[in-house]
Amino acid sequence: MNDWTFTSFALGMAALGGSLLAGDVRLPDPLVTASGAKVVTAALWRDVRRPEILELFRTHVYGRRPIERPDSLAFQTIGSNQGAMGGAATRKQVRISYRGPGGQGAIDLVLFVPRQSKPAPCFLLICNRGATNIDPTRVVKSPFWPAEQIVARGYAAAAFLNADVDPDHHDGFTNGVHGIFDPPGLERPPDAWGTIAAWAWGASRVMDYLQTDPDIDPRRVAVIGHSRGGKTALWAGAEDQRFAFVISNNSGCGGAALARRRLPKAETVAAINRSFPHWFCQNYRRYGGHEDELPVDQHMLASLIAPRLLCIGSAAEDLWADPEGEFLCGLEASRVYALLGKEGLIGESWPPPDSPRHHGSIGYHLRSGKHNLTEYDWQQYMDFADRHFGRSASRTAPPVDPAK
Ligand code: GTR
Repeated sequence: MNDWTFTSFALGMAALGGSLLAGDVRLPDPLVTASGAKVVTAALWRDVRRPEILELFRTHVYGRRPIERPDSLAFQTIGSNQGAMGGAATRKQVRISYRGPGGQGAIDLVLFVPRQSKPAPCFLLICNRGATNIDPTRVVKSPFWPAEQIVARGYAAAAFLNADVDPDHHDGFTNGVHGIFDPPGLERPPDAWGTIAAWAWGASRVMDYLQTDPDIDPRRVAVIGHSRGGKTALWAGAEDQRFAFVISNNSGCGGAALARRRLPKAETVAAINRSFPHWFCQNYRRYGGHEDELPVDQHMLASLIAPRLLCIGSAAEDLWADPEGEFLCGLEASRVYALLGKEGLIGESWPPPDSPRHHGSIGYHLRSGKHNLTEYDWQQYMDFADRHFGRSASRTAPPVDPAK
């Protein structure tokens, strides 16, 4: 394996007044191929190294999807309201259904499109909390999904429940899309997809729908998730380059936090596999207490988003998610952005709370307070989108080219 101690760590450490990272954390290098070649061109990244890294994450961390878009995929409108939100939005409820050898399933998408700006750029929330958080009737207005504010800023607000795709408990992979699509009667291989990979697959099926909706600009769809949903958003953006913008909110271990840091107060690979044995593939369990043997670290997951837009949001009191490690993840991924002609995360020192960094293609903010997705976080992501994404709708905008 090609190890490399990134010099920005040393610089960062000086600024941070020392950290467990100093001197002894060696990260695998995203810009050296498995055969030892330095990745010095965008073509080498796109054709060789990116596919290698994606495969490493499939094999060792999240597992492999057995299927992409099923032939049976169907979209059915199950509710609509032209005058939602006091006339500011059109509401659409769309059932995205699919069938496989083990049965059928469906994702119920809730979508509000602003009346004034169509086709609209869109924020798609992978909701890992209860259904009331994405209430289509808007009787309940949760700050976890401030749909009115999203619409008022000219964005479409889309959301689905992760549990529609796969319930969040360990039942031996019989329910949800595992039960539907896993080859029947075979023992699960150690790289079979876990539940995070299943949820990310669900986000891609929602994207399949969004591409067909004339009210949505499919070239400007952001996928966002909080915590386990943030891990999922990152993996969805890695697997599916149609997402032009990926947002990880407080995603922590298995998300944006670097696994090798192993801070005493932060979640580790061993702890996460103990508490949530269904989230990752079986191979990932090998690395509990042996993080240095992982052929990847999470900065390489962030690298897979390049050169697209990425925001990482942390919370100052969320030590379980290692907020500083989330920042360093974005900083490390910036080398890949630079290779592809973009500035990633600008500024090498960890910013103080409530001082967002939005200038580069990787945005970062540290919110004061606890583990949560708040209206403040949403404002940061929308500010970032306003700056980089353009809020006015345009079908003539150049398509997102993942090679650039
Ligand atoms: C915690 C878990 C974290 C994070 C969080 C959440 O219990 O340890 O990895 O995902 O749940 O999703 O809220």
